[in-house]
Amino acid sequence: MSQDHTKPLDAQPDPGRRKFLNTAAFAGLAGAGLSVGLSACKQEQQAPAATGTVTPASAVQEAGHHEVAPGQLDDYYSFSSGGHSGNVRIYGLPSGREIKCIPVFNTDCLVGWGITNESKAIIGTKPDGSLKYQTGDTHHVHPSYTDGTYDGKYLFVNDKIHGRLARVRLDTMETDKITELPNIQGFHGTFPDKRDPVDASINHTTRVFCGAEFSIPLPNDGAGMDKGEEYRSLFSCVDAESMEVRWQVLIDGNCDLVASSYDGKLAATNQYNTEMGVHYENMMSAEWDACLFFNVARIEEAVKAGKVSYYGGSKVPVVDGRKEANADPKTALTCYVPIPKNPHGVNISPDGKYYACSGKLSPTATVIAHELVLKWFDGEVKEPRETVVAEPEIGLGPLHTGFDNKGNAYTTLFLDSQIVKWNVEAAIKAYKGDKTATVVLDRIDVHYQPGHGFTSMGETKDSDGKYFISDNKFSKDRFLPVGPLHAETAQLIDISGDKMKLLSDHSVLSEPHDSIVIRRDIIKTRQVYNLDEFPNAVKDPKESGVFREGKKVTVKLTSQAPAYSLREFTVKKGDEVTIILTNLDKVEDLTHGFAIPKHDINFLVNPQETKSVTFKADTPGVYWCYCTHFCHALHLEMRSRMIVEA
Ligand SMILES: [Cu+2]
Repeated sequence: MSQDHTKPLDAQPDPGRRKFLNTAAFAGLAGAGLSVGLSACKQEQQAPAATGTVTPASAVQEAGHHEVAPGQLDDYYSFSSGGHSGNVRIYGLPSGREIKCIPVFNTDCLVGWGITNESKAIIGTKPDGSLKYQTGDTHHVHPSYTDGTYDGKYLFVNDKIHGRLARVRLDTMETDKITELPNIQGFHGTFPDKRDPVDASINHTTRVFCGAEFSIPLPNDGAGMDKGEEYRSLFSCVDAESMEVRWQVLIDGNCDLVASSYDGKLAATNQYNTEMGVHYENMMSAEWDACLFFNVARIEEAVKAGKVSYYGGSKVPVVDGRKEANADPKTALTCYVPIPKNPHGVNISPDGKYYACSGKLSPTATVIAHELVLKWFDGEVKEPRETVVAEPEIGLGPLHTGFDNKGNAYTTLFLDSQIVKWNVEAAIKAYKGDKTATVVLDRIDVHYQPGHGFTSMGETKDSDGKYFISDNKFSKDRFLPVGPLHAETAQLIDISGDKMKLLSDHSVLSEPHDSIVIRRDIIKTRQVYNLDEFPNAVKDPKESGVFREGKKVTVKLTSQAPAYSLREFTVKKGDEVTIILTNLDKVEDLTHGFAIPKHDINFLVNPQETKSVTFKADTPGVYWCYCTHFCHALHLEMRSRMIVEA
């Protein structure tokens, strides 16, 4: 489709969205997966479900209602994973104004992440001091909980590429720990627990669950690589405070997305490859996959009792969660609930009662009752499938579900490019045979192909039913063209009324996977550090100077706008130079930078913060170290002359 971008949008001819979707978008999706998916669906591509109608986007657009006036603050923070940018982004809602990008697994020369010694120690280094990994793929962002809602303490985010879990402190919005999970690949879904399964006094997050999507030989040491049927994936539990891996579970099939129950008793992951296929085609051969539940208390009892194995030199205990080893529900660690074909996404309702596990290649969402899964573990429910209480047909390519505070669910439909609103209790009634139950309440077009969707506060018991964000994988014609790589869209939808209303398109840089929307009053940030938090702080300009121990030289200096404490410093060719810089400015927003030409050094020091860098001075000459972050009318004069003697 070609569009005349010189005309105002309202003068554009009707872009024929449906026609467009059926050509350009589907061309890129053609393949075994899609054809399998479509053939598995009972609905016609264009036909609205009998119980719902398509609301034309033009009829519900209310541009302007979401705007936040100059000087006004947004009502919500949205934390969004940056995908293969390896970072986390923060934007305000409803404005969509981007306010921060937190480097996590990536390197970032704005703040010096991956450049300073402190950040390198968090990311992890090789024996030679260089970064172990320079890439990352953040997928899911989930904050810590207290009493079923966000407590504003931590944000956890995963790296799918290298199997790492990172923790971001929400007071400074900086990454403070990164843990690499042993013996896994493709760490996709993650979710913190919400309380302890046994100790009622612990009603906050102490564990983070991590699902591995790709099965690998165990150990992955070059043996057994041709025995694909023996590849396995592990489900991991990380301690939220120490960030040490507590335990892992050996499973059949794979893990995809992860959810945790409000009572702390269960963790769940949807499984799309119960076939355990190692090739694409094999991963879609079975009509049924599963939603896998983990009995957290029993797993921890088994670990305590020493019923564990160890793999590949790892000291993390691994319990056996495979089907065969867990045939008796009364002692089982795991429960595999059958779900139609290749589900993607599992989300728990804010009342803690139901899990919605979406179909992806089936046009259904499967609703599983939490109470019935517990009863299965008690031996009171015979078959795992009996825990399913509803399975409404909601549209094509259902992926992720958000919930409001009125018992409604909102699921992204990737192939239909829609959000469908459906009622959980009505779906349960319909499943029991009530033909009068109206399950699907509304549909709205999104632009285009939504992946994750989420409601404001929707993953807490305080879900407020105000907004839904649709993170769309393709933006196509929604923004000014910028060459082959397009932005994506985060579309803001008002869900407070009966009908969903599209409020705005926010462009998002590639490529967010998941986000969460938090009320602003929950987040309490700090604007200024404390000098004592940094053992290497240069607390007084008088402590500045050049300190030599053989070829190792430490340069200590401070910054106070608009000058560094050292106007110049001298080192020798071949020295290993460590610069320690403390920003003595106490004023909020008075951040300084420090860049050294030709030495690949650039980092920031926030008020009262200390950072250090280490590099080799190997070329004699004069190098003007300068402040990169505008700080003062005399910012340009803020420099220090590094002299490297031959
Ligand atoms: Cu400055």
